[in-house]
Amino acid sequence: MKEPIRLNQTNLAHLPSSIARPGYDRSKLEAGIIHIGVGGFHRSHEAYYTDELLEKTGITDWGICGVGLRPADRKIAEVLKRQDYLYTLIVKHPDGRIENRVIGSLIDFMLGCDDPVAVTDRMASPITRIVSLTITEGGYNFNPATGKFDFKNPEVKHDIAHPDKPSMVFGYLTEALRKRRAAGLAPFTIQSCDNIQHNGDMTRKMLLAFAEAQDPSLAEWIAEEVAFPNAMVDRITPVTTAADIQLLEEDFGVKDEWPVTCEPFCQWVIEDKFCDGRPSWEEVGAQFVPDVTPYETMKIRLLNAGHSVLGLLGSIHGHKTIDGCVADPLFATYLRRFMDAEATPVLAPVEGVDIEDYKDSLLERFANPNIKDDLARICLESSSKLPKFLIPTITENLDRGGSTDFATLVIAAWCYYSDKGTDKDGKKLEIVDDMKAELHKAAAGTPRNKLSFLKLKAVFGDLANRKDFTDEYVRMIDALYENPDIARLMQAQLFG
Ligand code: CS2
Repeated sequence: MKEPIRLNQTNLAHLPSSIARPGYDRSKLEAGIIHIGVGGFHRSHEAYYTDELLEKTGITDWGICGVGLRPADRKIAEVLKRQDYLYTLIVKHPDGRIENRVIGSLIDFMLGCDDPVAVTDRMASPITRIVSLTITEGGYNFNPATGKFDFKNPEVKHDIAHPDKPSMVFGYLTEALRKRRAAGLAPFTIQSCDNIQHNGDMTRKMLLAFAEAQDPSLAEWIAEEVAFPNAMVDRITPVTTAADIQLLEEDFGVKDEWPVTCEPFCQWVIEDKFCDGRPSWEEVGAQFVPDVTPYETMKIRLLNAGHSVLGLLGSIHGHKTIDGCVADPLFATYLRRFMDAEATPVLAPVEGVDIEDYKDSLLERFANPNIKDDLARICLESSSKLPKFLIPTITENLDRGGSTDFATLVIAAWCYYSDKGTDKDGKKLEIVDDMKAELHKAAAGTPRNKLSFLKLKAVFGDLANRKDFTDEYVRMIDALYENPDIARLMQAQLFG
């Protein structure tokens, strides 16, 4: 085997011809975008769209500078630096075809924990016109019970008292905007790319709460001047594995320390509200619309909820991946029935989208056998996902007298999973959740009080008091605790 070529700018020209690479001159790019949170998803989505745009148009003002705020981001910082901020996007098609492209839109990376002032200075530079974020749900620092900014967080207290040494995202944004206002510059747009509903509105609400506590006059300026477009983002991006790195080396001759794999499908629906210009991402497939609400509701309640349905039921059954679940006809049928009978009836129509086609395409995407999307990734942080993905479907159906049984079994399964931490055969499941201890404690109370799990108000709201829900829930809990063979209960649900 020929020695693989190490990915970096000098070697770009020498890569094997099977690897697409930037045709544009990266040395001419300026970072009009600063992105906080350079994980797999940013690299398969915003950085991908931007790379396509740079390739298509030759514009030079919309490169991306990545930022990591925490010591845990040191590894990605070092890998990217060694590779001149290049990485390979490995797009895996269902038929086994693989398309590799080296993405060139990322041109720098800064670690906030090493030098916060350098980061806020860079954000305050006139070159920066957008600060985008993928900081995960937890990064928004809201209390799930109240939906309000959590001032009890010690990092918040620190950042309010030390504007020049921020540690969390809101401290950085506020300090950078303060510098821009002092310099007489327009503010940058703050563009959330997280998979949460009304992500722009959420960012605005949290940032204003923080800024108000630190500097009320600045908060007023932010409220008036800064744009926070909402967006729906979509591309399934599993965690990069050692096998992906090996595949690139052995089959394609490239040594990339941290590539990203993803599915071919990609969608980005954005509200066209930017306060200092924006890239014309519509030229490479993004959609700009006046209101993203129907798109994000549809995606969250079908795709993400669908993932959670498979993730929780599949974990107890002993499945490992999403494609493994949908290759099992029982799981595929269950998922489709959940979507048809429960999720769809409470969705508003979406202009230009045929909901039946959308569901068909989701099943095809989930079935992609080359995207080994681990159920462990899907079940990660379920406590912040299910209240958005699944519980509204249940409560809206209860209000209209619609079916809730498919979703109810998922909640009962989540209780069992949180209580036992094992699959139906007693094999341990790794649970990663900020609320892991609370979930376990509440679920472990089930044998004495069947509604104990539902009493977690921050997650379930008022569900424990809805008899139209709890009767069926208790029946499922009894059946599951008596015999955790989840397939049997799914079958009973489907076929009576
Ligand atoms: C998944 C998402 O984390 C999850 O539960 O449903 O990460 C999903 O893969 C993405 O939202 C796809 O766009």
